[in-house]
Amino acid sequence: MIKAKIFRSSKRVFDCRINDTNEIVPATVYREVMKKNHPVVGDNIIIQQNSESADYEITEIENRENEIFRRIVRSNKKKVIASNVDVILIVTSVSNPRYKPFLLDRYLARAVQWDIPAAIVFNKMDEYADDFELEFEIEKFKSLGVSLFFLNSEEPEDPRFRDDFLELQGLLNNKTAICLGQSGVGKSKLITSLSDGKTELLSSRLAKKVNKGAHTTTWAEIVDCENFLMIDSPGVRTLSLQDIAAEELPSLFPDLSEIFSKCKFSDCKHEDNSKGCFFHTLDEDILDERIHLNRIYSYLKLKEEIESIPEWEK
Ligand SMILES: Nc1nc2c(ncn2[C@@H]2O[C@H](COP(=O)(O)OP(=O)(O)OP(=O)(O)O)[C@@H](O)[C@H]2O)c(=O)[nH]1
Ligand SMILES: [Mg+2]
Ligand SMILES: [Zn+2]
Repeated sequence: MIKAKIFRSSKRVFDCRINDTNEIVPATVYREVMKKNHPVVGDNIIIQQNSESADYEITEIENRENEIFRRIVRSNKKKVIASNVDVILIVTSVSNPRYKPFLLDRYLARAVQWDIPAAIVFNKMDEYADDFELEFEIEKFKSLGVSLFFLNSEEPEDPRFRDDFLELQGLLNNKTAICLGQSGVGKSKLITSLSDGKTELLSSRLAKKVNKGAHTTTWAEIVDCENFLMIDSPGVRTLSLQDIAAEELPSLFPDLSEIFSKCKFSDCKHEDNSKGCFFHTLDEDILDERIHLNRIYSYLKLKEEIESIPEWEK
Protein backbone atom coordinates (compact mmCIF):
# COMPACT_ATOMS: atom_id res chain seq x y z
CA MET A 1 0.00 0.00 0.00
CA ILE A 2 1.57 3.23 -1.20
CA LYS A 3 0.06 6.66 -0.58
CA ALA A 4 0.09 8.99 -3.56
CA LYS A 5 -1.67 11.94 -5.18
CA ILE A 6 -2.97 12.26 -8.74
CA PHE A 7 -1.07 14.96 -10.63
CA ARG A 8 -2.37 14.44 -14.16
CA SER A 9 -5.28 12.59 -15.60
CA SER A 10 -6.27 11.13 -18.89
CA LYS A 11 -8.88 8.56 -19.80
CA ARG A 12 -7.13 5.48 -18.51
CA VAL A 13 -3.74 6.32 -17.11
CA PHE A 14 -3.07 8.69 -14.22
CA ASP A 15 0.26 10.27 -13.30
CA CYS A 16 0.56 9.84 -9.55
CA ARG A 17 3.10 11.32 -7.20
CA ILE A 18 4.19 9.00 -4.43
CA ASN A 19 4.04 10.89 -1.12
CA ASP A 20 7.21 9.45 0.39
CA THR A 21 9.55 9.71 -2.59
CA ASN A 22 7.97 12.43 -4.80
CA GLU A 23 8.46 10.03 -7.70
CA ILE A 24 5.82 10.31 -10.43
CA VAL A 25 4.52 7.01 -11.75
CA PRO A 26 1.74 6.13 -14.19
CA ALA A 27 -1.08 4.07 -12.75
CA THR A 28 -4.24 2.50 -14.05
CA VAL A 29 -7.41 2.18 -12.03
CA TYR A 30 -9.00 -0.92 -10.53
CA ARG A 31 -12.36 -1.46 -12.08
CA GLU A 32 -14.00 -1.63 -8.67
CA VAL A 33 -12.66 1.83 -7.85
CA MET A 34 -13.84 3.25 -11.18
CA LYS A 35 -17.37 2.01 -10.49
CA LYS A 36 -17.63 4.09 -7.34
CA ASN A 37 -15.87 7.27 -8.38
CA HIS A 38 -13.90 8.48 -11.36
CA PRO A 39 -10.47 9.60 -10.06
CA VAL A 40 -9.50 13.24 -10.64
CA VAL A 41 -6.44 15.43 -10.27
CA GLY A 42 -5.82 16.22 -6.60
CA ASP A 43 -7.20 12.94 -5.31
CA ASN A 44 -5.26 11.33 -2.51
CA ILE A 45 -5.03 7.68 -3.41
CA ILE A 46 -3.59 4.32 -2.52
CA ILE A 47 -1.62 2.56 -5.24
CA GLN A 48 -0.27 -0.95 -5.40
CA GLN A 49 2.35 -2.47 -7.60
CA ASN A 50 1.24 -5.51 -9.55
CA SER A 51 3.61 -8.31 -8.54
CA GLU A 52 3.83 -9.70 -12.09
CA SER A 53 3.84 -6.70 -14.39
CA ALA A 54 5.27 -4.21 -11.86
CA ASP A 55 2.62 -1.74 -13.10
CA TYR A 56 0.93 0.51 -10.56
CA GLU A 57 -2.79 0.33 -9.94
CA ILE A 58 -5.01 2.71 -8.01
CA THR A 59 -6.87 0.64 -5.46
CA GLU A 60 -8.48 3.32 -3.35
CA ILE A 61 -9.49 6.99 -3.47
CA GLU A 62 -9.53 8.73 -0.12
CA ASN A 63 -12.55 10.88 0.78
CA ARG A 64 -12.32 14.29 -0.82
CA GLU A 65 -12.11 17.54 1.18
CA ASN A 66 -13.87 19.32 -1.64
CA GLU A 67 -14.37 19.23 -5.39
CA ILE A 68 -13.93 21.66 -8.25
CA PHE A 69 -16.88 20.86 -10.45
CA ARG A 70 -19.36 22.00 -13.02
CA ARG A 71 -22.94 20.87 -12.96
CA ILE A 72 -24.74 19.49 -15.94
CA VAL A 73 -28.04 21.20 -15.31
CA ARG A 74 -30.17 18.93 -17.51
CA SER A 75 -29.27 15.77 -15.66
CA ASN A 76 -28.31 17.45 -12.38
CA LYS A 77 -25.03 15.55 -12.48
CA LYS A 78 -21.69 16.85 -11.34
CA LYS A 79 -18.63 16.81 -13.56
CA VAL A 80 -15.69 16.85 -11.17
CA ILE A 81 -12.50 18.42 -12.53
CA ALA A 82 -10.20 18.38 -9.50
CA SER A 83 -10.28 17.81 -5.75
CA ASN A 84 -8.72 18.72 -2.41
CA VAL A 85 -8.03 22.39 -3.06
CA ASP A 86 -7.02 24.47 -0.02
CA VAL A 87 -7.45 27.92 -1.46
CA ILE A 88 -8.79 29.68 -4.55
CA LEU A 89 -6.69 32.66 -5.61
CA ILE A 90 -8.89 35.12 -7.43
CA VAL A 91 -6.62 37.42 -9.39
CA THR A 92 -7.66 40.78 -10.77
CA SER A 93 -5.74 43.60 -12.37
CA VAL A 94 -6.23 47.20 -11.22
CA SER A 95 -4.95 48.68 -14.47
CA ASN A 96 -4.76 46.76 -17.71
CA PRO A 97 -7.03 44.84 -18.30
CA ARG A 98 -9.12 47.32 -16.40
CA TYR A 99 -10.88 46.37 -13.19
CA LYS A 100 -14.34 44.85 -13.75
CA PRO A 101 -16.41 45.60 -10.66
CA PHE A 102 -18.77 42.63 -10.74
CA LEU A 103 -16.44 39.95 -11.99
CA LEU A 104 -14.97 39.13 -8.60
CA ASP A 105 -18.46 38.44 -7.25
CA ARG A 106 -18.77 35.69 -9.83
CA TYR A 107 -15.57 34.01 -8.81
CA LEU A 108 -16.61 34.31 -5.18
CA ALA A 109 -19.94 32.68 -6.00
CA ARG A 110 -18.00 29.74 -7.41
CA ALA A 111 -15.86 29.52 -4.29
CA VAL A 112 -19.02 29.37 -2.19
CA GLN A 113 -20.51 26.71 -4.47
CA TRP A 114 -17.38 24.59 -4.19
CA ASP A 115 -17.03 25.37 -0.48
CA ILE A 116 -13.38 26.37 -0.80
CA PRO A 117 -11.80 29.41 0.95
CA ALA A 118 -10.96 32.24 -1.45
CA ALA A 119 -8.42 35.05 -1.36
CA ILE A 120 -8.37 38.00 -3.76
CA VAL A 121 -5.17 39.33 -5.33
CA PHE A 122 -5.32 42.91 -6.57
CA ASN A 123 -2.45 42.70 -9.00
CA LYS A 124 -0.54 45.36 -10.99
CA MET A 125 -0.82 47.74 -8.04
CA ASP A 126 2.26 49.50 -9.43
CA GLU A 127 0.01 50.75 -12.24
CA TYR A 128 -3.06 51.73 -10.21
CA ALA A 129 -4.19 55.12 -11.49
CA ASP A 130 -7.03 55.97 -9.11
CA ASP A 131 -9.57 55.49 -11.91
CA PHE A 132 -12.05 53.38 -9.94
CA GLU A 133 -13.05 53.22 -6.32
CA LEU A 134 -10.57 50.71 -4.99
CA GLU A 135 -11.32 51.75 -1.39
CA PHE A 136 -14.96 50.78 -1.77
CA GLU A 137 -14.09 47.45 -3.37
CA ILE A 138 -11.73 46.74 -0.48
CA GLU A 139 -14.41 47.51 2.12
CA LYS A 140 -16.89 45.33 0.28
CA PHE A 141 -14.69 42.24 0.12
CA LYS A 142 -13.43 42.76 3.66
CA SER A 143 -17.02 42.76 4.86
CA LEU A 144 -17.43 39.37 3.18
CA GLY A 145 -14.47 38.07 5.18
CA VAL A 146 -12.21 37.48 2.17
CA SER A 147 -8.43 37.90 2.55
CA LEU A 148 -7.04 40.57 0.23
CA PHE A 149 -3.53 40.96 -1.16
CA PHE A 150 -2.13 43.96 -3.05
CA LEU A 151 0.72 43.01 -5.30
CA ASN A 152 3.17 43.90 -7.99
CA SER A 153 3.88 40.49 -9.47
CA GLU A 154 6.21 41.94 -12.05
CA GLU A 155 8.49 43.21 -9.27
CA PRO A 156 7.95 41.05 -6.19
CA GLU A 157 10.76 42.96 -4.47
CA ASP A 158 8.79 46.23 -4.74
CA PRO A 159 8.90 47.45 -1.09
CA ARG A 160 5.40 48.97 -1.31
CA PHE A 161 3.83 45.53 -1.78
CA ARG A 162 6.51 43.27 -0.32
CA ASP A 163 4.67 42.53 2.94
CA ASP A 164 1.59 41.30 1.13
CA PHE A 165 3.72 39.23 -1.19
CA LEU A 166 5.45 37.48 1.71
CA GLU A 167 2.16 37.01 3.52
CA LEU A 168 0.61 35.34 0.48
CA GLN A 169 3.65 33.13 0.08
CA GLY A 170 3.24 32.11 3.71
CA LEU A 171 -0.45 31.40 3.22
CA LEU A 172 0.26 29.12 0.27
CA ASN A 173 3.06 27.21 1.91
CA ASN A 174 2.42 23.45 1.55
CA LYS A 175 -1.05 24.12 0.19
CA THR A 176 -2.81 23.27 -3.04
CA ALA A 177 -4.25 26.30 -4.80
CA ILE A 178 -6.14 27.15 -7.94
CA CYS A 179 -5.88 30.47 -9.73
CA LEU A 180 -8.91 32.13 -11.29
CA GLY A 181 -8.97 35.37 -13.24
CA GLN A 182 -9.35 36.94 -16.65
CA SER A 183 -6.67 36.68 -19.27
CA GLY A 184 -3.84 39.16 -18.81
CA VAL A 185 -4.33 39.94 -15.12
CA GLY A 186 -0.98 38.34 -14.31
CA LYS A 187 -1.79 34.83 -13.06
CA SER A 188 1.25 33.22 -14.67
CA LYS A 189 3.51 36.02 -13.53
CA LEU A 190 2.13 35.77 -10.02
CA ILE A 191 2.71 32.03 -9.83
CA THR A 192 6.23 32.40 -11.15
CA SER A 193 7.11 35.05 -8.58
CA LEU A 194 5.42 33.21 -5.71
CA SER A 195 7.50 30.16 -6.53
CA ASP A 196 10.60 32.37 -6.62
CA GLY A 197 10.93 31.68 -10.33
CA LYS A 198 11.30 27.94 -9.82
CA THR A 199 8.22 27.14 -11.84
CA GLU A 200 8.42 27.52 -15.54
CA LEU A 201 5.64 29.68 -16.88
CA LEU A 202 2.37 27.85 -16.95
CA SER A 203 1.65 29.36 -20.33
CA SER A 204 4.61 27.66 -21.94
CA ARG A 205 3.54 24.32 -20.53
CA LEU A 206 0.03 24.95 -21.72
CA ALA A 207 1.09 25.69 -25.27
CA LYS A 208 1.96 22.02 -25.67
CA LYS A 209 -1.38 20.80 -24.43
CA VAL A 210 -4.11 22.83 -26.08
CA ASN A 211 -6.13 21.87 -29.15
CA LYS A 212 -6.62 18.26 -28.30
CA GLY A 213 -10.29 18.37 -29.17
CA ALA A 214 -12.78 17.17 -26.62
CA HIS A 215 -10.16 16.61 -23.95
CA THR A 216 -9.25 20.25 -23.55
CA THR A 217 -12.35 21.14 -21.58
CA THR A 218 -11.83 18.60 -18.84
CA TRP A 219 -8.11 18.19 -18.70
CA ALA A 220 -6.39 19.34 -15.50
CA GLU A 221 -3.00 18.96 -13.92
CA ILE A 222 -1.08 19.88 -10.81
CA VAL A 223 1.99 22.05 -11.29
CA ASP A 224 4.60 21.70 -8.60
CA CYS A 225 5.70 25.18 -7.48
CA GLU A 226 8.05 23.73 -4.84
CA ASN A 227 6.57 25.46 -1.80
CA PHE A 228 2.98 24.93 -2.97
CA LEU A 229 0.96 23.11 -5.62
CA MET A 230 -1.11 24.82 -8.27
CA ILE A 231 -3.96 23.15 -10.13
CA ASP A 232 -4.26 24.23 -13.72
CA SER A 233 -7.25 23.54 -15.90
CA PRO A 234 -8.46 25.43 -18.94
CA GLY A 235 -12.00 24.24 -18.20
CA VAL A 236 -11.91 26.13 -14.93
CA ARG A 237 -10.09 29.20 -16.11
CA THR A 238 -12.76 30.14 -18.62
CA LEU A 239 -15.42 31.15 -16.21
CA SER A 240 -18.89 30.71 -17.52
CA LEU A 241 -21.59 30.32 -14.90
CA GLN A 242 -24.01 28.71 -17.34
CA ASP A 243 -24.18 25.61 -15.25
CA ILE A 244 -25.55 27.31 -12.15
CA ALA A 245 -29.27 26.90 -11.66
CA ALA A 246 -31.24 30.07 -10.90
CA GLU A 247 -32.65 28.44 -7.73
CA GLU A 248 -29.12 27.83 -6.50
CA LEU A 249 -28.02 31.43 -6.90
CA PRO A 250 -29.26 32.92 -3.56
CA SER A 251 -27.19 30.36 -1.66
CA LEU A 252 -24.08 31.59 -3.49
CA PHE A 253 -24.52 35.08 -1.99
CA PRO A 254 -24.67 34.08 1.69
CA ASP A 255 -24.11 37.67 2.86
CA LEU A 256 -27.47 38.61 1.35
CA SER A 257 -29.57 35.82 2.82
CA GLU A 258 -30.55 37.71 5.97
CA ILE A 259 -31.48 40.76 3.91
CA PHE A 260 -33.50 38.69 1.45
CA SER A 261 -35.61 37.57 4.40
CA LYS A 262 -36.52 41.17 5.22
CA CYS A 263 -38.45 41.66 2.00
CA LYS A 264 -42.22 41.71 2.48
CA PHE A 265 -42.86 38.79 0.15
CA SER A 266 -40.87 35.59 0.35
CA ASP A 267 -40.83 35.28 -3.43
CA CYS A 268 -39.55 38.87 -3.85
CA LYS A 269 -37.50 39.30 -7.01
CA HIS A 270 -35.70 42.37 -5.58
CA GLU A 271 -36.25 44.29 -8.79
CA ASP A 272 -37.06 47.99 -9.23
CA ASN A 273 -40.78 47.29 -9.33
CA SER A 274 -40.86 44.63 -6.58
CA LYS A 275 -43.31 45.72 -3.90
CA GLY A 276 -42.09 45.69 -0.32
CA CYS A 277 -38.51 44.91 -1.34
CA PHE A 278 -36.17 45.68 1.55
CA PHE A 279 -33.43 46.75 -0.82
CA HIS A 280 -35.46 49.82 -1.79
CA THR A 281 -35.08 51.11 1.77
CA LEU A 282 -31.29 50.97 1.72
CA ASP A 283 -29.25 54.17 1.63
CA GLU A 284 -26.40 54.54 -0.86
CA ASP A 285 -24.65 57.01 1.47
CA ILE A 286 -24.22 54.50 4.29
CA LEU A 287 -21.28 52.23 3.57
CA ASP A 288 -22.81 48.95 4.78
CA GLU A 289 -25.98 49.60 2.87
CA ARG A 290 -24.10 50.61 -0.25
CA ILE A 291 -22.26 47.31 -0.06
CA HIS A 292 -25.56 45.41 0.08
CA LEU A 293 -26.91 47.40 -2.86
CA ASN A 294 -23.78 46.69 -4.84
CA ARG A 295 -23.99 42.98 -4.11
CA ILE A 296 -27.70 42.72 -4.98
CA TYR A 297 -26.98 44.48 -8.27
CA SER A 298 -24.30 41.91 -8.99
CA TYR A 299 -26.68 39.11 -8.00
CA LEU A 300 -29.43 40.40 -10.29
CA LYS A 301 -27.07 40.79 -13.23
CA LEU A 302 -25.92 37.23 -12.81
CA LYS A 303 -29.45 35.93 -12.38
CA GLU A 304 -30.57 37.64 -15.56
CA GLU A 305 -27.69 36.11 -17.43
CA ILE A 306 -28.34 32.63 -16.10
CA GLU A 307 -32.04 32.86 -16.91
CA SER A 308 -31.36 33.98 -20.46
CA ILE A 309 -29.70 30.66 -21.28
CA PRO A 310 -32.19 28.08 -22.52
CA GLU A 311 -32.44 25.05 -20.25
CA TRP A 312 -31.41 22.62 -23.00
CA GLU A 313 -28.12 24.43 -23.46
CA LYS A 314 -27.04 23.97 -19.87
N1 LIG B 1 3.12 46.28 -14.28
C1 LIG B 1 2.78 45.02 -13.99
N2 LIG B 1 2.69 44.12 -14.98
C2 LIG B 1 2.36 42.86 -14.67
C3 LIG B 1 2.11 42.46 -13.33
N3 LIG B 1 1.80 41.14 -13.31
C4 LIG B 1 1.86 40.73 -14.60
N4 LIG B 1 2.19 41.75 -15.42
C5 LIG B 1 2.31 41.70 -16.89
O1 LIG B 1 1.01 41.51 -17.43
C6 LIG B 1 1.05 40.68 -18.60
C7 LIG B 1 0.11 39.50 -18.47
O2 LIG B 1 0.57 38.66 -17.44
P1 LIG B 1 0.31 37.07 -17.44
O3 LIG B 1 0.94 36.53 -16.21
O4 LIG B 1 0.72 36.49 -18.72
O5 LIG B 1 -1.29 37.04 -17.35
P2 LIG B 1 -2.24 35.75 -17.21
O6 LIG B 1 -3.27 36.10 -16.20
O7 LIG B 1 -1.44 34.53 -16.95
O8 LIG B 1 -2.93 35.70 -18.64
P3 LIG B 1 -3.51 34.37 -19.39
O9 LIG B 1 -2.45 33.32 -19.35
O10 LIG B 1 -3.83 34.86 -20.76
O11 LIG B 1 -4.75 33.97 -18.64
C8 LIG B 1 2.50 40.27 -18.75
O12 LIG B 1 3.10 41.14 -19.70
C9 LIG B 1 3.09 40.50 -17.37
O13 LIG B 1 4.47 40.77 -17.43
C10 LIG B 1 2.21 43.45 -12.29
O14 LIG B 1 1.98 43.21 -11.11
N5 LIG B 1 2.56 44.71 -12.70
MG1 LIG C 1 -1.19 32.72 -17.99
ZN1 LIG D 1 -36.59 42.06 -2.25
